[in-house]
Amino acid sequence: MSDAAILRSTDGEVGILTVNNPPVNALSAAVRTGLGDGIKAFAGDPAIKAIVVIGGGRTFIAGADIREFGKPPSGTSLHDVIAAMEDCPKPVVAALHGTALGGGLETAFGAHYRIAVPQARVGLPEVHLGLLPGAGGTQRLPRLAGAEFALEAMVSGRHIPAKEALSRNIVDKVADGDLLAAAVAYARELVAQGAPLRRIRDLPVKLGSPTAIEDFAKSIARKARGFKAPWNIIKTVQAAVDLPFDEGMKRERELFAELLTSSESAAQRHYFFAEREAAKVLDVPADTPQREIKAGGIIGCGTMGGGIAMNFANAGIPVTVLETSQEALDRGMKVIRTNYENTAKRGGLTADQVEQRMALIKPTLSYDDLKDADVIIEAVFETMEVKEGVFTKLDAIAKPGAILATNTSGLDVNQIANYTKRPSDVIGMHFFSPANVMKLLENVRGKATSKDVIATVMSLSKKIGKIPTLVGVCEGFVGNRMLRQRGVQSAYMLEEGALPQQVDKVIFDFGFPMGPFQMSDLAGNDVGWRIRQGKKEKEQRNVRYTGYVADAICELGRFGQKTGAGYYKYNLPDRSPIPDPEVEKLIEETSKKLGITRRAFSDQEILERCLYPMVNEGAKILEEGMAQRALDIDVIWVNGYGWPVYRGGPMWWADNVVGLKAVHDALLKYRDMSGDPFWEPAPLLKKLVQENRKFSSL
Ligand code: TC6
Repeated sequence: MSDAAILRSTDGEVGILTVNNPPVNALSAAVRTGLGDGIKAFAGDPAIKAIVVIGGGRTFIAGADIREFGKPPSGTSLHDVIAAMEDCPKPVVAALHGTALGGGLETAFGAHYRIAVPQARVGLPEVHLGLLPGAGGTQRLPRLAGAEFALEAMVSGRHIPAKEALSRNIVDKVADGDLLAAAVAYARELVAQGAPLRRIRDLPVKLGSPTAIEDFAKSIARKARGFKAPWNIIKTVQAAVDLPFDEGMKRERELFAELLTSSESAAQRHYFFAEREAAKVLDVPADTPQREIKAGGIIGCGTMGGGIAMNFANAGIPVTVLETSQEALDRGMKVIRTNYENTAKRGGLTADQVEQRMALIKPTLSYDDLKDADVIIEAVFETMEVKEGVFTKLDAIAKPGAILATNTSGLDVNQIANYTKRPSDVIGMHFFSPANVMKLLENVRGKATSKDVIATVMSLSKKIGKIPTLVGVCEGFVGNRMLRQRGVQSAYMLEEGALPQQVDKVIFDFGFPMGPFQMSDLAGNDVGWRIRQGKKEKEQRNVRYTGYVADAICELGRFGQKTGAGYYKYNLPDRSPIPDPEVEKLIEETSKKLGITRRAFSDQEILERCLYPMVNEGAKILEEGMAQRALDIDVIWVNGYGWPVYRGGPMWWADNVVGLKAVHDALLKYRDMSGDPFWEPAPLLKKLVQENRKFSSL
């Protein structure tokens, strides 16, 4: 036995190195050093004829230890480990199960042969961390599988199933049964055959079409906008095609180093851990007993309810969907079927799978059919009266211990809970539309919600394919509450001199998929208009009204894309927004009516006025305990609102890119310019600035 991170053993003349670094066998310094030493020891041992490298526990090696990035290097380098394997005078076989990812697959590329179990998946997912495979992966994958395949695999970062890996020469053999036994047998077979010590570095690079790399770059232009890593990956593959192996490796190292020190990669690495942390609840220990969820119920089969039902069916959980009329039920079920059939047309599901999923969704008109459900999610019209009716009925029919969830996006979950005699079983599950596509789930903890309900819902969320966060009860919860701040300032800026296209361009260039006015046109301007009419916001004292331009737009029937016009005009069905002089005129007239002299806006001012109030609101949210940590807010904004992941999320961005003092000082500047108390920095922000601390230190 050597270092505990690598266990050394033998099976006759085969030396075995087992990686022992749970949970995912990440390549820590101890793992690298142990592997390098183990290879050298077996290489020098005359009793050993071949070597097998295998992962202990649930997986092969899931990659470099991401927590070590940015720290001073220690131990044997991964490059040296891979070189030691490749140059070993005895056959080295990598045996893959679970996932062989990133540096893990690159380690396997150092072996002369690779064997995998059928369930194994391999991949180079560094792109998701804003990096590229930096231990020879960019030079070796094109040699094994061709440049085109390597580009696609490394830029998507996808997990490649064993069978596909076999067809692409990434693995040499797929074997059922006990992996170690199969790998040892394979090693013996190679020795017996006198098989060559096949080094991937010696293989030529296969390139199909001479314009393949250029064509690929063009094809990802839109999706990879703002990211650095995909473009550097393309350069490494170009190097693999153009240069000898060692020079290609040099180029890989330079391009990797460039990414490692980039703010984009720091942001994406933050996000990797943030997403995993967000699933954990600080006062609900991981071992909290959970309720069993064998069947679900959904109230409402509209866009939301139908989408939520699909999540359950996709996870194999039977679900009953309730509507108030047969017609609404039929319509909802038809939409679900069409969604599945469209996925099947794109190759995402087989016809049988469509039927299996449909069979899991049972339509009903009767509340009685929900009495066996372990969790019931309400997705009905957003008024308290309607919610009251639904929860009173649920309280009467749901079995004891059933979790009662509301999908409200803004109503008071505590009040809803009080319509039942079991408020501790009530929780909010705020899905985002379309619920079958959007990953974010804001689970809303009421005052009375019990810990086992929270634990169950957080884990159910993952089971149904969502990225869960936990928030508290407040208006708009976390995401919409912050979005509102951006909305307020974008509306004011129109009155003061900016135009929709100018504001939208700044937000788009920052990395969002679209700006606030395009978003409003897409969602329908009439939604907010009706709410404003209901609220009589105009009559409220001390609050500057935000809807002058928006109301004027709606009064012309310009409800957005669906009416062919909103803040922009649209040439349907193309849907690209076209700035409209009529809107410009309307905005100018509004300014005049309000007695505002229009002025020019710089892009920087637009950015600050849109985003800094969000950060300030985030500080208030943290202070009130409505989000557990700053990272939860980041996860909400990246997944629910299109915040570019390469900017980490609003709180990470404020902490690490802008700096809290700069945000704070800008808020004061705008407060003094406008005299509007809106801009007052949150007490928590003031305190952190005084103490020279970050949100992440809380
Ligand atoms: C690379 O290799 C570059 C090389 C260049 C060298 C020059 N490091 O996701 P889970 C933790 S870049 C450290 O919940 P799953 C994770 O935080 C790397 N920690 O499990 C969590 O910790 P917690 C390329 C890691 O079964 C725990 O392990 N590789 C790492 O749902 C369990 O993780 C990748 O990008 C890591 N590399 O999924 C792969 N990986 O319990 C990244 C995981 O304290 N990893 N942890 O919260 C994954 O995609 C997934 O973790 C998985 C397992 C598919 C391996």
